[in-house]
Amino acid sequence: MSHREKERLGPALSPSIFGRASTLFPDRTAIIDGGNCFTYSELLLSSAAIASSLLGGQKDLGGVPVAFIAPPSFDYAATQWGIWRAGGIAVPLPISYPQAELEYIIRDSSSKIIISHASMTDKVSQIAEQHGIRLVDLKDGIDHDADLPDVRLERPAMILYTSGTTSKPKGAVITHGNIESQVTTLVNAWEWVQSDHTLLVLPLHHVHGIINVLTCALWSGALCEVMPKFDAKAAWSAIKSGKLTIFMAVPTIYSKLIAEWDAAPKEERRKMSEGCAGMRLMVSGSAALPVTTLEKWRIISGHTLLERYGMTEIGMALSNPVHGARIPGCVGTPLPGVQVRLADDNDNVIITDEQAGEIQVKGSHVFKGYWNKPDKTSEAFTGDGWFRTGDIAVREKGGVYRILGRKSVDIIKTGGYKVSALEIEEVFRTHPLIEECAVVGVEDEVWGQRVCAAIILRKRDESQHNALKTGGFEQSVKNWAKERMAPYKVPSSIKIVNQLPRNALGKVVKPEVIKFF
Ligand code: MLC
Ligand code: AMP
Repeated sequence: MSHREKERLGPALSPSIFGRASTLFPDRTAIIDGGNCFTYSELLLSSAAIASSLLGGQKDLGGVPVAFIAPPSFDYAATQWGIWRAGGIAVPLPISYPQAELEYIIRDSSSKIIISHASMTDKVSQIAEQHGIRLVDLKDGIDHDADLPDVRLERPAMILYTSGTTSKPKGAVITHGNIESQVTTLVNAWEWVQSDHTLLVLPLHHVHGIINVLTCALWSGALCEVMPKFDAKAAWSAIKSGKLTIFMAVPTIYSKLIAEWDAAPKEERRKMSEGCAGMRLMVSGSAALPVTTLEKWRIISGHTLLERYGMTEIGMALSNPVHGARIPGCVGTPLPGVQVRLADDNDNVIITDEQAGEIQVKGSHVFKGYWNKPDKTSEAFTGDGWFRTGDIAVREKGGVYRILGRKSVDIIKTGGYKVSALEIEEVFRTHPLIEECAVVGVEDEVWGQRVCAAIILRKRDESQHNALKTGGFEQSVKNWAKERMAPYKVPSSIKIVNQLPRNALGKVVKPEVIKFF
C-alpha cells in the first residue's frame, strides 16, 4: 500500500475495527461479492470516501441517524463503515420490506439521510422526497477527501428494528462499545482467525448476519463471501468448493440445505458432504434447532451444530462450546463476560436447577435502550439493571441452559425472524372486509413457526360472503398484506371463521386459535 493510500484511509479510529483493519491486514481479501474480491484497504478507502461525502464539510455527523438500503455486498459493508466513520448512526433497512414498512423505520429513527444502493433507489426515493430527506445514491460516485472524526466507544453505532409485544417495531440502539464487546467475545469463544473463510447467507438488518458473521469476520481479518440472498443451491455450491471454514445460519436454512441434499443424486450428495470437511465450525441460532435437524445435519456434514442463544438487544448470551460436548436441545452456558440469570415473575433470582424462569442478562454487550422510547426502555430492565429477554428457560445440571419458550404467545419466530402477532392484527383490521382477526404462530418443522391468521369478515349479505369464501379471497388478502408488511409477516394460512374463542374477560384464547390450523 502506498503512503498516499495510507493517508487517505484516515486515522486509526476507535471503534478499533477500523484501526485493526488498516494496520493488521490491509492487503488481505475482506469480502468476495459476486465473484469479485475486495481487500481491507479497499473497504477502508471506500468507507472513508462515503464518510467524507456524508460529512460534506462538517467535522462530525454527531450521532445523526443515517438509514441505508443495500443487499448484502461489499457496498453494504463500505456504507456501514462509512456512516460509522463519519460519526453517524447506521440504520440498516431490510431490503425485502414494502414502502410502508421502510417509511415507518425511516420516520421512527428520524433518519436525516438515506443512502441507497443503485438497485434499491426506487424503494426509497419517494419517501425521501416526501419527507425532505437527503438521498445519497451509491452509484453517484463518491470521492471526497475529508478528515474523519474520532468516534468514541460510548456513542451509538446502529439502530436495529425489532418487533415487540404491544406496538410497532422498536429501534434498539447499539453502541460501538456494545459491538466491540459482542464481537470480541464471539471471536474468542468461537476462535475466529485470519485464515477463516465464511459464507454470509443471512439478511443484514439483524444481529445474526451483522455481528456474528460480517463483523466477526472483518474484525478477525478473515474472508467473508457474501450472497445477496440465501439460495440453497448457491450455498451448496460454495460449500462444495471446500474453502469454507466457518458457517452460521438459522435452523430454517439448515432445513432447506438438508432438503436440497436429499433431492440430489448420490454422487452429488457425496461431493456436497465432502465440501463440509474443511469446515471447523457450524453454528445454528436465532430460533430453536430441532434435534431432528441437528441429527440429520450430523449425518450429512459430519458436524454437530453448535447451538447458541441471543437477541437483538443483547447480542449473543449463551453458547455451546467449540471444544467439548454440545448437548442437543440446549443452548449451552453464558459466554465469557456475559452475566445471565433466571428470574421469576417478581424478578427474584432462581438458584435451583430445573426450575423455569425468565432469562435476564447484564453486561457491556447489552444495548443502550430503545430509540426515543424511554418508557419501553425502562420496562425492559429490572430495577437493578438486568435486561428482561421474555424467554423462559431452565438451567440443567452443569449449568447448561435449555430454552422452553417465550413468555408471550404473541411473539412468533418464523424462519429466524421475530414477528409480532399484534402488529399484524392491527394492519389486518384496516382491511375493508375484515371485522376482527387473531394471528398465531403454528409449529412447523421447516419454519419453526408459521404465521397464521383467523379472520371474521364484516357483516355483508350472504351471497357476497360465499363468493369471498370460494373466490380466491385468501390470495387477495395476502396480496393486500404484501403491500403493507414484510413478506415473512404475511400469514401463510388465512382462515375465515364465524367467531374467535374468547375467555370470560373477552380476550382471544390464542392456543385455541392455533387448533384451527
Ligand atoms: C418465506 N416463505 C415463508 C416464510 N418466508 N413461508 C412461511 N413462513 C415464512 N417465514 C415462503 C415464501 O412466501 C415463498 O413462498 C417461499 O417461502 C420462498 O420465499 P423466500 O423469501 O425466497 O424464502 P427464503 O429466501 O427461502 O427465506 C427463508 C430464509 C429467510 C430462512 C432464508 O427466512 C431468512 O433469511 N431468515 C433469517 C432471518 C434472520 O437472520 N434472523 C436473525 C434475527 S436476529 P412461495 O409460495 O411464494 O414460493 C436474532 C438474534 C439471534 O434472532 O439470536 O440471532
Ligand atoms: P430477535 O428479537 O429477532 O433478536 O430474536 C431473539 C429471539 O430469538 C430470542 O428472544 C429467542 O426467543 C430466539 N432465539 C434465539 N436463539 C435461540 C435458540 N438457540 N433457541 C431458541 N430461541 C432462540
